[in-house]
Amino acid sequence: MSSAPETVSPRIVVIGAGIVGCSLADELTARGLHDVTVLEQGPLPAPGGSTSHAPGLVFQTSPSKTLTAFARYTVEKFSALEADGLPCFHPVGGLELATTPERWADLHRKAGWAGSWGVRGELVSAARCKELWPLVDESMILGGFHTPDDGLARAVLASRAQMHRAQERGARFLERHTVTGIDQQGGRVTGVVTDRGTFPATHVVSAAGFWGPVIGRMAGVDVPLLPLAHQYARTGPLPQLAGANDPRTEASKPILRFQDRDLYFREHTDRLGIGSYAHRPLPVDPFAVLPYDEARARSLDMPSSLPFTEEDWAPSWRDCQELMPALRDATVDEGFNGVFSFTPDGMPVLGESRALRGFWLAEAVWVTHSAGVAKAVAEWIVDGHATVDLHECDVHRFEGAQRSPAYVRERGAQQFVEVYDVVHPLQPMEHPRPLRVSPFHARQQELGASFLEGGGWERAHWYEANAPLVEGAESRDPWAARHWSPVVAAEARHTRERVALYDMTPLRRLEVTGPGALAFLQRMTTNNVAKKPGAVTYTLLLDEKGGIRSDLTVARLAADRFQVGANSPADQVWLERHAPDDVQIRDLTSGTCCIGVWGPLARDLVQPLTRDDFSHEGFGYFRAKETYLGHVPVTAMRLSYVGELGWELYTTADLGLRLWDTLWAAGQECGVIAAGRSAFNSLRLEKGYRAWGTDMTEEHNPYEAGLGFAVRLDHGDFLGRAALEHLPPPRRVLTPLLLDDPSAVVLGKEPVYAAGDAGAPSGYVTSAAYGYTLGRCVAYAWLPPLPAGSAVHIEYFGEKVPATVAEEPLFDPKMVRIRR
Ligand code: FAD
Ligand code: THG
Repeated sequence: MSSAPETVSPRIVVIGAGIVGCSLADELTARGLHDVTVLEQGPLPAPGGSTSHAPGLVFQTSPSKTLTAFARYTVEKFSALEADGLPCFHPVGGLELATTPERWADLHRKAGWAGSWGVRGELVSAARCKELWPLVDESMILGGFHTPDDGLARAVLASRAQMHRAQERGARFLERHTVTGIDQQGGRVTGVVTDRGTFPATHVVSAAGFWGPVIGRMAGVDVPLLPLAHQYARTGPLPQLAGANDPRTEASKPILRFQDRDLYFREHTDRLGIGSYAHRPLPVDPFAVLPYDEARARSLDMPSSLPFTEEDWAPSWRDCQELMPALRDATVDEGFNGVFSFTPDGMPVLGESRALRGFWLAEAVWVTHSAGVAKAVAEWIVDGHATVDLHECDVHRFEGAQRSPAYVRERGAQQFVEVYDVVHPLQPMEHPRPLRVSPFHARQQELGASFLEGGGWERAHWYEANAPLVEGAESRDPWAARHWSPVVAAEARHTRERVALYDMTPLRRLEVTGPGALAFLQRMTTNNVAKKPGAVTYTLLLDEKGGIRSDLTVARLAADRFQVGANSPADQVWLERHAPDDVQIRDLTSGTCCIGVWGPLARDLVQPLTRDDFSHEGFGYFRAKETYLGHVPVTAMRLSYVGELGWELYTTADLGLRLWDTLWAAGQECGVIAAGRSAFNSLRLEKGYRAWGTDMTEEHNPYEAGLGFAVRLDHGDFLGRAALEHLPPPRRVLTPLLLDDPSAVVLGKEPVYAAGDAGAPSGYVTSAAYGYTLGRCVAYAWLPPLPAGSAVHIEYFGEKVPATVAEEPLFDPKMVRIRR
């Protein structure tokens, strides 16, 4: 067990017997943990949470590989589960309709994700849609996406079946036990208090669905989710469906989405069930939800089902009648506003809280993903890590500024609004903005920055001030041209030819100090960081199974003081969890700032500002110095994610503007420009520098990710080392591709077909960007090992785009540009 005190055998209490709690009890007991108690405030097996009324549509395909994997596992598991002689999953298939050209294009993109993540699916004609769903008006439809393995989960049956299996293995399910408190001692959870007694526990998992924030408050843990009501209605019996379906299985036509009007449909024998996301967001205070008996007494079906608001439904009903003319004679017999959870980014919240050891969250989970989530959380509790990459679901993925109740409310409601929208991968949130700005923000605005948002930060993607540098007009398809400008090419070229300033403030910086700091970083990371002060080392954080948790730069600034360049907020939590008492870890990001000064003229720009020696001999590659540039104390690190000569220059936030102005003034002679993240991303891909979370995750080991050079097996034991010694030969490797057509681009997540692939693709693109120096789009992809020169093709909006496996590094293999 990763987090239980060694001597105590695990005693697990799960709060909530919805689909997540039941699945989790099943997965935990299947892994040999038998002391599992599930506490549920309502009556079993339909206790009145979101699961009790979920219509159970399972569309597996998502832009997230992780969510898709969760859904695939749920389908696989529920298909093999039975209750009352009925399977818990009914594979009627799924059909998504396009009635606008934009949606039709988006379904092509979605078909790509399905291919990339291993879901069977096919784009079909309007006529085929009509065949699959005779009630629809074919003349409205441009086409559809048909996924034969999607279908209906019977959520209450699946809860029961999993509950029974867990009970057979020793789990206890206690209904009508309302949790009222969480006991803790010394930062660890010790038990769960209910209205019927206290239950001691080494591990508590809150699977309380949208009540998560209520349980969280008892534990002193913020749970970033917003409960929202969502409308679901059933028609009266439809003559068109009379006799169409067996009442036991209820449905035979594919589950149906009409996203252009925020609607979905399923059959209930001879009626239709219709869900709508078209209405205004209807937030619900989880603290004010009625207990089960009180809800019943007030003639609610259950606590999570609120009265139907006719006025919100009316426009959707007209949209239903437009799509299905037969509904013009139909009535809506029953409807309710059902409550479930939305998070600021639409993803679940999973993991052990940093505020209270042993207190876990498994919330904001759809039925669709429930079994996959339960398996992952069980693995995480039992083994210390899951087999699927969880970084997008980690409760610690949120920045401080993303955890306020105001943010959770605003973003949660927006997720509801956007649930069926066509969302561009770069599309920034609109509100609340600006949230976090670097000290250079005013200067960036003066230069006409186009800002996108990431981690709450305003990030300049390019600057209109550089428009005069544009040579020739590159044209792009309208989708790839969104959140992009031809100025990006000019900024990339200028960085390769002259010099540019990059705002690197959002790069996470941790300070690791104390007498144990060196030994700690040696034990936590793969490379040897025991170098003299002034050295910077590129190194990896691995989990026990050798998966990459993060990639870091570690600068030894003094004997027991290190500055670590990191990725996700979860990196700090991971390090803190493993840190002994003589090590302190502090996040410096918000109080400091960083400018990357990169390009062949970087030294000409910086050297005159300092008495320190910034020559190649005086300030070598991957070295750090604390010095002054003009009036500004800086930590300078000679490294460059864009692959050019130069430095990252760090100072405190108060001096940031002064640093920018100093560099800007000094750079006028060299023709300095400010350059944005789009150029940055292009340049780093040309150089083959991986981005953690996109190119590689915990699912990948360093060797298959092409990062073996950052692993020193001879530097002593480190976390994950043992696993690296027993690796099978890689089945897939992170592979650089160059698109053959110099004008073609792809954006990421597209399926890749190697020669001989019939049907399923061999792999998928991680990140991609046009390489302005190479004159080709660069795409990295997970593929089986293929020799350089192999021809592949990438599927982009249904088009086959030819590409060739390239040899790394694609740009400056001898490193002459950086080491000079
Ligand atoms: P729940 O089922 O809500 O379970 C949480 C349990 O915790 C509850 O039983 C509750 O009583 C218990 N609990 C809470 N507080 C306490 C306490 N203090 N003490 C003891 N017990 C407590 N998802 C899909 O995948 N497909 C769909 O088609 C779909 N359609 C939906 C339609 C509607 C109208 C709604 C509302 C939701 C829909 N969902 C759908 C979402 C899905 O229903 C939920 O995301 C899912 O059921 C959540 O499961 P859960 O186990 O996390 O939560
Ligand atoms: N700067 C700093 N820290 C960081 C990043 C950064 N930490 C997180 C993330 N970015 C780490 N990623 C990289 C990737 C590549 C390099 C640096 C950080 C890099 N690699 C060289 C190479 O692969 O050739 C050198 C490797 C070596 O000499 O060991 O420069 O942007 N501060």
